[in-house]
Amino acid sequence: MHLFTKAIARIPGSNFASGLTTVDLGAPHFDLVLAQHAHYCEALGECGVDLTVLNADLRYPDSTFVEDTAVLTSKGAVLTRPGAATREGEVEAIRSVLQGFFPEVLNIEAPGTLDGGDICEAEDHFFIGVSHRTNEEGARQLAAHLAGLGYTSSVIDIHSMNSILHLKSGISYIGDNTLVVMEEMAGNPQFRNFNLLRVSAAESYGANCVRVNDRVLVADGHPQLLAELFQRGFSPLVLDMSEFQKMDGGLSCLSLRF
Ligand code: CIR
Repeated sequence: MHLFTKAIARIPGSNFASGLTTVDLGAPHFDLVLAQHAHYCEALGECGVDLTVLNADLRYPDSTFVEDTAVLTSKGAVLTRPGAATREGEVEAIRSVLQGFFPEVLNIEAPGTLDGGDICEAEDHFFIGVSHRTNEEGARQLAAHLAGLGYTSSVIDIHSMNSILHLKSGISYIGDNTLVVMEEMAGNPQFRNFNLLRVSAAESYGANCVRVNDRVLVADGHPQLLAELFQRGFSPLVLDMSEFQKMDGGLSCLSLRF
């Protein structure tokens, strides 16, 4: 797994609680949102990446979930076209930031839609989730861009899985040929050549974890998953994500890593 040297995050805005959510876990507490976000940023620093922290953008309550606005690879960047109308404008706000890091920034065009949370990179292969946010046209355009950059990709349809918003809510590639998968996805034949770390239904929120250099960021409250990560020789770094979970956000969506 290649090393990340940089990452981008965005401070949550004071209107964070008016973002989109499908879960009924209560309203986030803004002080705690900021504190958890600050810990997340510190954790990325501990993993050795140079973090660009963008100011809160009150035009878009979900804009702290920067991962959805772009797909970044070591060979190039693709700006997305988020599937939720309230999030579309987030992309323009990220464009100039990415242009500072990548010589060329590719785009997903209408009628394609695509959220970065639906894209799971496993070495040189990308799994593209087709979901309620990412449509087939968006997936097709991304696959073409990725092929142009020298990567392979394949589609996983998650429409029928009501328990997850994005593909990466249910699977994460953590290096060493290991995929963390929620039980419901573990039987997918596309995963047959990976070592699978299965996450029980009770811990399924934990399936969204992130390998950053030597560490695996993992959400607090998933003891079986944590034990399994240690047992397999990974080095987990546990973060409290309770307030982001209330808004359907996982660990991965709070940063873009490259
Ligand atoms: C949304 O519904 O778009 C946000 N409230 C949460 C986005 C989470 N993004 C991600 O998991 N990649």
